[in-house]
Amino acid sequence: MANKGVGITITQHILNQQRENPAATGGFTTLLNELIVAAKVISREVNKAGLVDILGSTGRTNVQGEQVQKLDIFANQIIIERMQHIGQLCCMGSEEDPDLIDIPSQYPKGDYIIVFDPLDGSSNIDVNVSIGTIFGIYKRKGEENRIDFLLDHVLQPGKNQVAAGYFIYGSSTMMVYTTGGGSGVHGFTLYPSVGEFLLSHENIQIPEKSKTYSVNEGNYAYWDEKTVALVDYLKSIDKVNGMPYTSRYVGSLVADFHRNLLKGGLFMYPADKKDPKKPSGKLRLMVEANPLAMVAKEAGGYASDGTGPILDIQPNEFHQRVPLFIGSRKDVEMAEEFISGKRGE
Ligand code: AHM
Ligand code: MG
Repeated sequence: MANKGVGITITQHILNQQRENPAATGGFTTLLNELIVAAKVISREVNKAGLVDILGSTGRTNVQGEQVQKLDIFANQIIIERMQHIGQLCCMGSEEDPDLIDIPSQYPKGDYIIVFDPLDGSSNIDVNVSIGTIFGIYKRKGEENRIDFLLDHVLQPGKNQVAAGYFIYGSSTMMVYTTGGGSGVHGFTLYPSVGEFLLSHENIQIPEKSKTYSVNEGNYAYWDEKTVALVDYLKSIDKVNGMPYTSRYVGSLVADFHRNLLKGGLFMYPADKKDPKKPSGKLRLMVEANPLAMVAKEAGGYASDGTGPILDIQPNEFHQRVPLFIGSRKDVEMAEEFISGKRGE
């Protein structure tokens, strides 16, 4: 039953889900609760980004060779600090860190692994565009605690995630998450004066076909002919199949994905020839594509690398990049037909 005057809080919702699983120990609940605390702190900092002298680059580049801004570092640190002491994790993996993050020896270890992008879309911070934190949670494969073996625990296909989701810091702050297995995708909105995430979007379902595509079309000249054919088709006049689609691209993955999750849409970051060092596109399999792929699937959508499900890909390295087509199921399947060469209008 809802709390009088407030509604269902995220904690209440997680506890309800925990009670439905008789084998649950509460460890997973602890983990999510601590992550939520970290996100509330990040949300507070993002909201005052325009007010304090925290903007601008630190001058160092991250492992991907990209510019790092101060809030990225802050978000990364706060998540690590909050998560490392809870005794539920055997290690963590962050987009901001080249190596996996071990749990300091003074804290107990647990069976879970969290991978995250602490602040995705950070180039949008100083222009007040929505940004987000993306996370995926796995269970480690065995009992081994040695650091040498951690990578093996982490490099699992996305279908092994036991939970995934994101926080979006936008006109309001929201958490969207799923624990898979038909439990649904649920959205919670932060009620600032109460300081709680309240259930606002129960059991989100993504429309199976949409009228919207989201892609950075500035990369058009760098795409192969299959990607060009797909995007040309989306813009062509084919009234029977609902073409042309309309275009919406924020350039902030969580914002683009969130809109498409609620309204329907096809988000794409295809492979391109812009940077020979990144022939597989820009987005990262483990910290960006997999968590959102799990959310999309659980909401009735689909995520593909253009040839098959994102969630089936066995990662070879933590920072691996992947082409991403994600959103409304029929739209992603259509994209697959073009990218795999079965179709080429
Ligand atoms: P980041 O993790 O360094 O912030 O980069 C990822 C972001 C995504 O949020 C977004 O979808 C993409 O980069 C936009 O890239 P582009 O500017 O090439 O369109
Ligand atoms: Mg990112």
